[in-house]
Amino acid sequence: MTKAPVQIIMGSRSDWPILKMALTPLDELQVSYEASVVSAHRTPDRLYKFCKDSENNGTKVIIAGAGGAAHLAGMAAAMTWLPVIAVPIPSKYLKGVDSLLSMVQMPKGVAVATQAIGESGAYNAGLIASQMLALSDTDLRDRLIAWRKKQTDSVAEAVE
Ligand code: RP5
Repeated sequence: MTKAPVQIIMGSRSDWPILKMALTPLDELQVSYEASVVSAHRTPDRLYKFCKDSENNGTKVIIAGAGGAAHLAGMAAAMTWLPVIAVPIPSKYLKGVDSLLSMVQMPKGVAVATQAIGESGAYNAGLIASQMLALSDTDLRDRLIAWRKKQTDSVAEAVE
């Protein structure tokens, strides 16, 4: 079955209120996505199947959001050659610094594109995923350029 090019996975349904910020740029740029809960430690078999299926079902980029010892993105990246964008979700006690450090400190040889902690990181994950797809989609590239221009034009120079 053909899947949407952007696959969003999260370690827990509790990550969704933050991670769903990725949908804003994806919707605005008309990029298709699907989201699912895939936990590296609670559902390891689901993660393995997700990664292996992703290589042949139309997936082009994976966004992985998780909190705490956020091994989801690294494990996904280890099991597929597809690009993995990581979103550190704020955690209860360490506020997502733990998530950020575990995602950004991938040992060399397996790459994860780690974003900022929280909503901004989730939003930018949707944006950079769109930019990746725009490399091979000229219509999307045109929409992206127009989207960027609109954002630039919306920033007034005057303070008043
Ligand atoms: C991680 O543990 C999840 O990504 C989530 O951020 C965190 C807490 O999960 P829950 O206890 O809310 O399910 O695996």
